[in-house]
Amino acid sequence: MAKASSTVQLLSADGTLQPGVAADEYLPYIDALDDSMLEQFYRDMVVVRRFDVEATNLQRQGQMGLWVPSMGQEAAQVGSGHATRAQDHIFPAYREHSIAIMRGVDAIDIVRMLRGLTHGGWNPAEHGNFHLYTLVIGSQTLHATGYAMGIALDGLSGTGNVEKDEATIVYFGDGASSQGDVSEAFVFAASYQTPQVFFLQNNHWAISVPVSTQSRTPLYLRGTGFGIPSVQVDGNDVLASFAVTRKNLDEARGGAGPRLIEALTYRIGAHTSSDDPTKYRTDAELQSWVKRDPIARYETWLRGRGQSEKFFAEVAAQAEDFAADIRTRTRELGTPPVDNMFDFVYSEPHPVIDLQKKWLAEYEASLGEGGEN
Ligand SMILES: Cc1ncc(C[n+]2csc(CCOP(=O)(O)OP(=O)(O)O)c2C)c(N)n1
Ligand SMILES: [Mg+2]
Repeated sequence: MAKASSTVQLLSADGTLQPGVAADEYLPYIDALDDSMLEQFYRDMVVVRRFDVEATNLQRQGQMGLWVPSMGQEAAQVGSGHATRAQDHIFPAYREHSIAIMRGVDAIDIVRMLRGLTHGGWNPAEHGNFHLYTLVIGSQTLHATGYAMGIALDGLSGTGNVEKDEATIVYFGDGASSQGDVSEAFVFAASYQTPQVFFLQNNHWAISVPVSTQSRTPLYLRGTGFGIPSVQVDGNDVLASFAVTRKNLDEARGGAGPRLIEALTYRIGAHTSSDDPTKYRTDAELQSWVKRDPIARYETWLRGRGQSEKFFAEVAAQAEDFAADIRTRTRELGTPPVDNMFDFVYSEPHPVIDLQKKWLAEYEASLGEGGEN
């Protein structure tokens, strides 16, 4: 999907600060950041990438049924995640691991879910208002819009106090943007002028369907069509992702109505561990995006402004420790009871399910002690 000339970019792919005309209004949001926050962006991106690699390996070792990689999308997620305020409600899709972690979800709870040990994962009220991963594509946009309507009806937005006014932000993909649920969410958001941001991560693929098939117009124009002010941002630029999201969320919480942000990024990994992307995309395309890597670009910029070697070594060590801790704790998790897959299908006993459960029990018994027959 073509990049619009108005795409907001602060950091170019070679790591130099090159704000264009479209970026000028966002610069004050970066100027307001202190060094520790700028360091935190880098730390979070590096740690979540290392976590992602570890989790992918653990899935391959049989420790999880499925893994959903976030590699390549770290800047879109870390930048926008840090742009939220404590009182905001975040409605994720299923690969926003860095935002989950920054809002207080223990990364092992993501692993537990994908191992089949829990059906939800965490209580949003106890984890920074970070709502549950949603695999029914696009449905979380309706949840976020409904929640935002509630915020407005309760008078919890629009007072002009950015530290108190609430808003919602919802993450969804380029593929999701074709779902009817998303159009309905746009309609209600525009009609009721909800305090919310729609954050569309255009990672260029919906499993094997390219975004060029998904839409004949740049995706952010879909929001415009509903009367929602919309902007396209370089999603591999953590500074732009932060600044654009902060500005738009603050406008939304202040009563200006909903906003849509399309972040141009790329899924470097597979759709999930069950997918083989070499079947449908070229290595040349992949490499062209590897060159625009969000972490390398930001690292170059930090080095250019004098960040010490010690800092980068510390972050690398922290990422290794994070991965080692996840590895250890994953191995201690235990296996989900097999009966779970039968017991939670219906609320009452069901003869077909009972038969299947009996068949499996007999089959397992036939395998003998060592699991061989
Ligand atoms: C309603 C619904 N239809 C289809 C699927 C199967 N499915 C899972 S992920 C996916 C693609 C989603 O692509 P996109 O919205 O671009 O998000 P991405 O996975 O690229 O982050 C599909 C079709 C589903 N989970 N839910
Ligand atoms: Mg996608």
